[in-house]
Amino acid sequence: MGRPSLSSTLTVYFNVVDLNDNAPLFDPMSYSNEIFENVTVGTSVVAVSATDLDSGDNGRIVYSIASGDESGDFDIAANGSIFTRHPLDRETRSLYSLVVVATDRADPPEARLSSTVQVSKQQQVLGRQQPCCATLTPICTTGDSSPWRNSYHKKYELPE
Ligand SMILES: [Ca+2]
Ligand SMILES: [Ca+2]
Repeated sequence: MGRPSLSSTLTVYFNVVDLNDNAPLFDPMSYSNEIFENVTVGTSVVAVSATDLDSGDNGRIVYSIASGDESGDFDIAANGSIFTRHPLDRETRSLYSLVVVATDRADPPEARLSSTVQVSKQQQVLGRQQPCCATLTPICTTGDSSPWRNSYHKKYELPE
């Protein structure tokens, strides 16, 4: 008859709270492409993408255009897709260099973290890249070993 052992157990649970210790990261780090000047308003011209390793709102990303679009020609959707808001005119502006910011949605007192990416767009003029038709006109020359030697003019007709 020994003394009964006196013991009990207690289970302790911890919730590990996420700290906002990761900034959004863009991949790739820059974007460059060409767009045609007559794209329809609302056309998506490029999509940027950033990731944030934190959880919940600490890892939720909101995109915005920080600079480079003073005339408001572009807007950016929640998914990072940049689209046109106005008709673009290459004669008015041929190159855009946008700075896009990705910011997480951490709640105070956690500080929100952000990063930026450069997006360059060169405008292309439509209608002048390719001749619409080419005609070959044979012309005769003399004085060579061969009595007839054909050479060709190429005549390009550009659309009005
Ligand atoms: Ca974060
Ligand atoms: Ca974290």
